[in-house]
Amino acid sequence: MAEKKIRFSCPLDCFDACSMIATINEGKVVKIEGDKSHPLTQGFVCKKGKKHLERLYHPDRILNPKKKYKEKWIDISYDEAIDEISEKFKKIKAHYGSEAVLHFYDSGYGGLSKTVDKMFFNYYGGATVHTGSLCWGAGIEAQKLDFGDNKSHSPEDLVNSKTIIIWGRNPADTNIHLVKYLTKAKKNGGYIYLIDPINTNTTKIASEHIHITPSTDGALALGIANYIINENLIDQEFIKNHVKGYEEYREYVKDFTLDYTEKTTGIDKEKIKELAENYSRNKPSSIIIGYGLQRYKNGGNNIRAIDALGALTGNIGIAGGGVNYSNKLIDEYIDGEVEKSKHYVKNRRTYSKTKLADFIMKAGNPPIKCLFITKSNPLVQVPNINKTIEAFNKVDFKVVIDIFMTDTAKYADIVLPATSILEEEDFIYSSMFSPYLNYSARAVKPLNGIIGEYDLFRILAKKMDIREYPDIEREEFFKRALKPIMENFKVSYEYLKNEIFTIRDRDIPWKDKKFNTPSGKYELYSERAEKQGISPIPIYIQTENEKKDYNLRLITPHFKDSLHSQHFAFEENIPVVYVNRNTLKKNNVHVNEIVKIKSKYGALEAKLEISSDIGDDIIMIYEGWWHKSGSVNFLTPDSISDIGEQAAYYECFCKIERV
Ligand SMILES: Nc1nc2c(c(=O)[nH]1)N[C@H]1C(S)=C(S)[C@@H](COP(=O)(O)OP(=O)(O)OC[C@H]3O[C@@H](n4cnc5c(=O)[nH]c(N)nc54)[C@H](O)[C@@H]3O)O[C@H]1N2
Ligand SMILES: Nc1nc2c(c(=O)[nH]1)N[C@H]1C(S)=C(S)[C@@H](COP(=O)(O)OP(=O)(O)OC[C@H]3O[C@@H](n4cnc5c(=O)[nH]c(N)nc54)[C@H](O)[C@@H]3O)O[C@H]1N2
Ligand code: SF4
Ligand SMILES: [Mo]
Repeated sequence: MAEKKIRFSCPLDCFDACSMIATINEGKVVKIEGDKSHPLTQGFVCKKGKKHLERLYHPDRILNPKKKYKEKWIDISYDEAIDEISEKFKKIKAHYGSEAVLHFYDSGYGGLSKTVDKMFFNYYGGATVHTGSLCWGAGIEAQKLDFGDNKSHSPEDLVNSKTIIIWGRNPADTNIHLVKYLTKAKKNGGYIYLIDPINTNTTKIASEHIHITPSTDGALALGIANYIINENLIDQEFIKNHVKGYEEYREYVKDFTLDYTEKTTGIDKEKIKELAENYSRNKPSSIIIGYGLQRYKNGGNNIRAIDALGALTGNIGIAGGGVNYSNKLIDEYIDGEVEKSKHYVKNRRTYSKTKLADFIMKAGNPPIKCLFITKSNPLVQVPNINKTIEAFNKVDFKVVIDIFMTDTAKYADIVLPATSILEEEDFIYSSMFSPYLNYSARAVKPLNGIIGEYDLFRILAKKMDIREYPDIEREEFFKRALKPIMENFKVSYEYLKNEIFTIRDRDIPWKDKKFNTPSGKYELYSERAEKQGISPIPIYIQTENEKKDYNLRLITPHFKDSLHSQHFAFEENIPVVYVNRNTLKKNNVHVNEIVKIKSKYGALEAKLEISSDIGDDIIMIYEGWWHKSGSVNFLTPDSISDIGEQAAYYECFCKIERV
């Protein structure tokens, strides 16, 4: 058989949604590489992307439905698995109501075909599902209050910026296809500030790194605003015509003097001045916000305070401007069966995602009788894992769909295998950054006859006699989902399969200065916020440092070579904990020493390493390590942000103990 090449797309929960080429020989994928023809990928993918091949044929992949029997896993047939699940679902619904099933999901696979999990539970009558987010919730809601929506400039437009502030994002590790545009902007004479409490790989790309005390970004932004207002560096015209609530906001920021801001943020006041001067004078200026600085109790207001700088200086709706956080460009035009299924929900119940454990334990009526988990690994990724395990143990029936036997799958009663992207036909897009919709062709048939989620839920619905569930082929499902794109942009389904689609006239959001807020203006003052019981204007909320013994703040950002927990699967070592020399000395410990890191919620062992550029009393461990190594979320609290119910992972205080 001749060699064949197909184009597919990386489905990982990443900013970039890369396009890739798979080479298939004699029914086996033999090589995968970056797609040179894709405008964003440009032939280059990261290590995680390349791992799709290894993971496809990995000997530890789950290839059969499995059932726990006397604490051991036994392989069962699909018929047995589907029979058991459907019987349980019917009984639970009859006795307790459909909300006695809690469907936990995340974005472990970013393709359209696997959004059918939500659709299934809607037709079931409505399960218990989350509000809020483990990921980006505070920022998403903050920008909705300010702008009315979540939009970003196209990557190409960044090259027009003269001043760029990367605010708590680490593109060198998490968003690698942004890097070439940053480099280009710099070559064009642009100046790039990076604001981050720790030294990351992005430091090398930036023109300058400004260290900030964690969770004080709101104070910095308000301090910059006060300076800009006092020096009359504001854009009067923009404020007069397109901003609501300037007066109230101006009153509030008066307290953020340079002295106060310096004291609060740990940044020299001359530097704050320079930042404010450059951002407002050396225009156009853009801000790229990451998700790190909103994993705090004050995360939402911090983002609102940063957004406000764009409005004050008129750096919105212009080439080279913008406050970029996420990019729900394609998502806005996705419709179809999943949307339609929402009308079939009779008994939806919600809980705040961060509070999963509390909710399970105190669900009330009906209690949680089944946990159904898709596209996520909550027993590694949610905060306060000890409490979450306790909650899991209280639920009689747990089902997990995954590719590998994760720490979450191990706690299940039934585990169903998931297909790899190379075994699926799908459409992939990201709502974080990439403005493209990628078609992903199937490279090979699923190994061992694995039934992918699209068919699995269809079979389950049939078995349960859910007649309304759309019994349609996948292509029809895609066509219905993509109909708004095809109609609005006059493109055919074949076009979407063969070309790389984007919406060109959306390169610069808010060009018309018509915002999707209730007033139609940019809202420094938001009545919607007020109604929700939060401050109508962005404020700085000082978060209390936990005192006494637990005086080290733990930050747990994302690791370059793993997408959350996924690529830590075969890691046997214990985590590395990064500290500076002062912290080492103060705690009377040494480099390379194995120590115990303890918080009020749990403990783990880790090996000490020096990171010279980390602040005093800050410790850093990457998130994603499995239980066998030591998961950081054994340490984190299940606290929530001020806006958007975001998990405040970094409000985590620890101590170091010698072992
Ligand atoms: N390699 C890789 N790439 C990924 C992921 C991954 O797991 N691995 N995950 C993907 C997902 S789901 C997401 S949400 C994104 C996240 O993408 P990013 O936002 O880039 O990454 P984070 O690690 O969340 O945090 C970014 C930075 O915030 C900094 N930070 C922490 N606290 C503060 C603070 O108080 N102020 C400021 N200014 N900065 C602070 C951290 O030090 C870190 O460098 O990445 C995506 N891409
Ligand atoms: N301490 C700390 N914790 C954090 C964060 C942090 O910064 N610090 N970041 C948070 C963020 S930003 C996020 S987004 C969350 C992410 O949390 P999760 O999404 O739970 O993280 P992953 O480890 O990527 O888990 C995804 C799982 O989906 C599986 N999977 C892959 N493909 C498929 C498929 O086709 N079908 C099914 N059913 N499963 C599949 C993978 O094998 C993997 O086990 O973690 C959060 N947790
Ligand atoms: S993880 Fe992100 S950067 Fe890496 S291949 Fe996938 S989409 Fe591209
Ligand atoms: Mo995320």
